[in-house]
Amino acid sequence: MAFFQAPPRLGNQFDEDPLAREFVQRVLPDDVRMKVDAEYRHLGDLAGGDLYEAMLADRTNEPTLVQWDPWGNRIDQIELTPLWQRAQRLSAEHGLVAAGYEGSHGRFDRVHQFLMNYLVQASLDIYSCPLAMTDGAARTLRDTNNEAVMERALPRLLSRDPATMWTSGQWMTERTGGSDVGKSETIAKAADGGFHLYGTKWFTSATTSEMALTLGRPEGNPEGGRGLALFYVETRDDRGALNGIQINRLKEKFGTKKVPTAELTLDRCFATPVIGTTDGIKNISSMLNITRTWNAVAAAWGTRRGLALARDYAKRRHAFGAYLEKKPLHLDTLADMAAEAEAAFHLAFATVTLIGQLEHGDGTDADRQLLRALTPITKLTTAKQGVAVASETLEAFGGAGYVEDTGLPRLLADAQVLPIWEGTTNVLSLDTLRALAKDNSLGVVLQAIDRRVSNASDAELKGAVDTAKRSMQHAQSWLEANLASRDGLEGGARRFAMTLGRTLELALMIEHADWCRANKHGRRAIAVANRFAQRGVDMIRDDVSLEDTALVAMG
Ligand code: MFK
Repeated sequence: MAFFQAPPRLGNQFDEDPLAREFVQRVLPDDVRMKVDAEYRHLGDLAGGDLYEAMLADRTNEPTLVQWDPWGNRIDQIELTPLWQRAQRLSAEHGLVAAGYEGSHGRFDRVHQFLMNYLVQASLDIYSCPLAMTDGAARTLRDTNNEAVMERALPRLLSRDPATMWTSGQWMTERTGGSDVGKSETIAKAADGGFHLYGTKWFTSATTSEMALTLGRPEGNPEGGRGLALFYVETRDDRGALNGIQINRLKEKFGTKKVPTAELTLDRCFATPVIGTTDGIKNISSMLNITRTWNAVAAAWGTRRGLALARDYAKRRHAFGAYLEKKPLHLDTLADMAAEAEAAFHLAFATVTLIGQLEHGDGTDADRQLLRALTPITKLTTAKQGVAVASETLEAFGGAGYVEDTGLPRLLADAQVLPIWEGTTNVLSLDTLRALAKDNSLGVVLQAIDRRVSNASDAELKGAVDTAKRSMQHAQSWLEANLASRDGLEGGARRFAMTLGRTLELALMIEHADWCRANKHGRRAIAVANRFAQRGVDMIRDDVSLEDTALVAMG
């Protein structure tokens, strides 16, 4: 009989995730855990079954833009894919944004919210994009004193009713660039008790949102980021007509194909200032910090999904006389993937935990400084892990991993956005340096590492603890040695930030593994931490010649 390969299958994505279950046990108090456990199991079931099937079935659908109605009226209407429409309802019903704000679990609200997203989003075709921006907008508005905008938007952004829930866009990027936002060209002219915006927004994700936060330069303001202001925009009026917005076209992207990313022209778009009429970049940064955290959790769920598929396939694929799960080299590769995936999970959820803690008034100035530095470090470190693990996932399937209708290539195409949107690796490396310099907070980051590794008591973790300590010392000595050299600091910023990220990950894995051993969860987490330590956490190079770098880089 001819051979046909069985495809990979997924089971309950909560039950089959030992790390998620251990984390829930370790971090959530008993009373919280009792309340949320059934919902995690339900979402894990949907993600591994119904929604995963729906995502595969929906694979070739993409959003479409209809610019004109049959009678010649410009309508610029975007039709979403079927799974996105389902995701809209599911997100409201489960409170995938709202749960972070409701206070039901106090300082664990954020952990709960992001655990739900971690469990389900890998089967929702990047619907996480509008949710991330919605969360970022809600947090930004909540922190303002702008009662009118808050009263109008917050109940909608945080609604659990699919009929009333809004999502928000985050319109920052212009043709002048996505990184150097201070060069934005959109002009804001005072009018009608607010402003009219005129300009082009070059990448606007999820353009179907009911509102957006965006930047514009009030007439007469100076150049640069300080001269921009943060504006609140409702995209359509009560009759459904666009608010001085034209959707020129949808972007043709490498991945995230279900996300309707558009180029917009703003022409008399009515907008309300959110916080004064200057300092737009500073004022939108709380939105960025939330979306960057979503990005990190997305790396965690993306790597977890790749691993789940590759693990299942290793039980179904027979070659060279055995199933792949019996092949030492294949296992070695899967183990490396698992180590990176678990590291990303720990760092992402450490940031989430700290956000929740601070939002509930349970934090010190040092915690605030830690979060400011942790956010770019977490985003840049996990995003690279997301791409690396996705690439290995495709390879674990051989040729099938390169064939679109298996659904596998999309894992890589979607992961590739993680180090790009919300700040590239280099932009965030420089942001890390700025954050550390502003608060002089390297010590706070190093303490966060040291506290975790110094408390570890299991003898099997000693090698990993030593690796983390050496790496910390190297990061500190490199920074001290380069403080006087602006170019030296900039040139080494990525290796430095990545070293802090990976060392933090190792410390968190050590803490988790130590707890697992002490609480009768076996030695799985110890083996994962040791594997990660062996993969290397210190990326810093000393004595890098700037001249040689330029010679090598540019030929
Ligand atoms: C699943 C995940 C889904 C995610 C969905 C996302 C979809 C949306 C897609 C997008 O919108 S992608 C576009 C995202 N764009 C970016 O991330 C911008 C990347 N560029 C940067 O982050 C640059 O570093 C930056 C624009 C901020 C540089 O601009 P400036 O004018 O040189 O800013 P500067 O001088 O560093 O900072 C200005 C002020 O803001 C300073 O405050 P002070 O004036 O008080 O000193 C900074 O401290 C503050 N600031 C900047 N970044 C901050 C921040 N404060 C807190 N946190 C931050 N991250």
